[in-house]
Amino acid sequence: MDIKTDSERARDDFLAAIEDAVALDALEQVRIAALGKKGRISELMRGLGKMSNEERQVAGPLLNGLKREIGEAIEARKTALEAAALEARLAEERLDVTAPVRPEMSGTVHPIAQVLDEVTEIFADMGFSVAEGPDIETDFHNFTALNIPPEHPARQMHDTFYLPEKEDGSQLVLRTHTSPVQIRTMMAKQPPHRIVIPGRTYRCDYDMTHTPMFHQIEGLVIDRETHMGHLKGCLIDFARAFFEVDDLLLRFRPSYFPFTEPSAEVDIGCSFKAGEFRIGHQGGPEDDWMEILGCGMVHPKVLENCGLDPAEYQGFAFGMGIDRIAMLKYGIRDLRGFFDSDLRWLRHYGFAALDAPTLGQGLSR
Ligand code: 2NL
Repeated sequence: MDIKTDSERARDDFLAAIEDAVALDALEQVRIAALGKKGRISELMRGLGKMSNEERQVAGPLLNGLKREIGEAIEARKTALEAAALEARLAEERLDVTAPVRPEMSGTVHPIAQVLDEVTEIFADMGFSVAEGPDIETDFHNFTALNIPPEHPARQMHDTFYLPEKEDGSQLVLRTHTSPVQIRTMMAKQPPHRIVIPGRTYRCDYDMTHTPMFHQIEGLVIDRETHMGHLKGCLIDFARAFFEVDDLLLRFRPSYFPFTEPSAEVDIGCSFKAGEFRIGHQGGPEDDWMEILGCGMVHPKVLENCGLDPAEYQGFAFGMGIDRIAMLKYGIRDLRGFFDSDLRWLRHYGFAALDAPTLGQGLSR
């Protein structure tokens, strides 16, 4: 058989096979069968070595031409198949921009975070700034400086979380209130002070109305000639803005704290008409009082412990449980729901993050 016939047959076979290949992998099989190491054209080319010079002068250009022609036909077919595949994908994967979006879960602001923001905003409007401090405190900042003597029941093991004893016998505590931040502020800076301290606090207690970690906000005002009238005006304005009742009545009941003198507990008017709790008096026999916070004039000993002269500077302080007033304002019955991380609870009691219907206007309402 002569090389010309062989070459023409191979050409016809491969051009037909290339034409028949409808997918890239089939086309690759054709390329291997023609131009691969053991392919038919490669084999024909190997035959060149055994030919005479005259034969090779005819067969060489013939086979080179065949090789180029088949190679080019494969490349052209490959380009066409790739283009077709891309077209098919584009048609298949077209986005329907008119399709309705899938509902998306969004998180909510926890009621405690919401109430901390609300309270802080009201006091910010009155000129208070926010101070923060460590959750782990020294005995001095948590107790001693606050005029809480060593035998005071609040110091006993059942109330306070103590950290392991240090080599010098001292023991750090998880702060039982945010007051140590006020002590730190008074010791570090010169008066006047007008600060609120929101944060986590810890007591070894767990039942229907207590969790071992809870939240407080305390406030401190220190200036020359500060008196009980400032304390009352400040807290009345706060309570009316926070509970959003303009004529809300407050009752200041004498009380005792080691760090204030005199001390008072503050109640707001409320009613239990037909078993339903409402903030503010309604003018009937169901009217009642509900405690919301404790306060007082800062004890002279506390001022002295912080290096202040009580004859020159006085002030008032107050503290309230955030978890408690959040329950009051938003009608949450069980304290323990706050820390269960139950998504149904969080979705029910949580607040929208971006367009939260907060007080917004603060004191200016
Ligand atoms: C309450 C009562 C209160 C204070 C906290 C305070 C802080 C300093 C000095 C004096 Cl540094 N007082 N804080 C005063 C009165 C009451 O909290 O029932 N909290 C939940």
